[in-house]
Amino acid sequence: MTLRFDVVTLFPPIFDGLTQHGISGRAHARGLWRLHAWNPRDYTTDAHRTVDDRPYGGGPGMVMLSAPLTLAVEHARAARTPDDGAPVVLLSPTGRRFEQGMAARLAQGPGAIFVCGRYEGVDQRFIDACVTDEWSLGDFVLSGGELAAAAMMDAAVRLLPGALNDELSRVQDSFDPSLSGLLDCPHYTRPEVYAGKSVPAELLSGHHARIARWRREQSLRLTAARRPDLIQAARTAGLLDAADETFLAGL
Ligand code: 4HQ
Repeated sequence: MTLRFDVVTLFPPIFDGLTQHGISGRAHARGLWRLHAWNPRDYTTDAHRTVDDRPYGGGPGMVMLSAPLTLAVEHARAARTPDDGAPVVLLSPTGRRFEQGMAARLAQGPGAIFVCGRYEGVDQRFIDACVTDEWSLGDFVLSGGELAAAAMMDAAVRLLPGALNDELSRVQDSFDPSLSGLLDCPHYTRPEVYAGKSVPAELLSGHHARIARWRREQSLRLTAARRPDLIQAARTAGLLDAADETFLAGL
């Protein structure tokens, strides 16, 4: 089954990078997912094709009109499999913070209709009537929802079976840093010495168990230093064993 994303956006070309380049581009070429853009400007009826207006109550900036957004979402919905349960997701800094579990569920479900606001935002009556979920990429302010939606779709698409070349590495979950609950370990490639710095001896040892232990400990060390919240979460999720705890206790 092909994952389908519909995106309501004033700037459809922003998504060309996602569909044309890299892992997501190759997955798109393989037919693993599709993206359809719907421009609210195409659903205006006035001569100037107006998509925004001044905020009631005054203040800076402009607010996106309800009617063109509603029509765009309705056309997107009508083009999808009826009642497929796809959420209508508004990108907003006030939304639920996007994380890996949401990407995984997105990849396994019917997809989504993403609504990308510009300017100061969108009329609240459109949100109340049409939007089922609000998601945030993080605590920073973007110029529009497009780059947030693109990041979320990228995170989902790379999880689709067949999207990655190195599928053998996924057979064993413990090889996949995204499933360990820890930050990834450092990586090295040739040359063996660069700028006077050698690759860590463990990685040159040829001993698979020693290499795996070194990587695990680097992940634990980095996660404890930078994201102690993830150590506690991994512990609660049962992802740390006795050897991990012994190593952490010695840091
Ligand atoms: N936006 N995560 C769109 C964001 C944002 C975020 C600000 C959303 C501008 C118009 N979206 N409005 N952070 O900063 O998703």
